[in-house]
Amino acid sequence: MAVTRTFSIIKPDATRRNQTGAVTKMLEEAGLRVVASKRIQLSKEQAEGFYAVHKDRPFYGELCNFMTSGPVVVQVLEGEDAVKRNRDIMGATNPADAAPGTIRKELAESIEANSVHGSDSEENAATEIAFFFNDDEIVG
Ligand code: RTP
Ligand code: MG
Repeated sequence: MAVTRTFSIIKPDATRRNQTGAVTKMLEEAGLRVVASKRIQLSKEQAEGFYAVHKDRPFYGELCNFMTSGPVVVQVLEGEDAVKRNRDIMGATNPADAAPGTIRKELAESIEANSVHGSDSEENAATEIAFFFNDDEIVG
């Protein structure tokens, strides 16, 4: 299995509850390496641009408000089959439906405040990484 990259966000509910380390520990224990990381405050424009794919969904406005409600940590993760590996450790979008041992089951608050974002395809991972990182900020 090839070593690939994916993009992750530790969302404002998790940074607010001081769970940046807890989330990162679970990612690392799942076999993912953090090859880039920065704590940032998303602007409204950044949140709207990042989530543009959801702009027609009923939760779009609330989601953008939530994602700008506090700091986030954006990360590039590297590992074998990184996109799927990350989605597996994240768990289902709604923490109530997430499997035991996943980040969302163990740490998240609600379907919106669900602690982490992870790219859902390698193509989207590349786009999302480029949205936040220059090549020289990623050290594999
Ligand atoms: P993500 O993009 O954050 O990794 O999560 P996901 O693929 O599991 O979920 P997606 O369908 O892409 O939705 C993006 C984010 O929107 C929020 N959401 N709220 N209120 C709602 O019904 C609802 N549905 C989705 C969540 O924060 C979700 O992660
Ligand atoms: Mg998604």
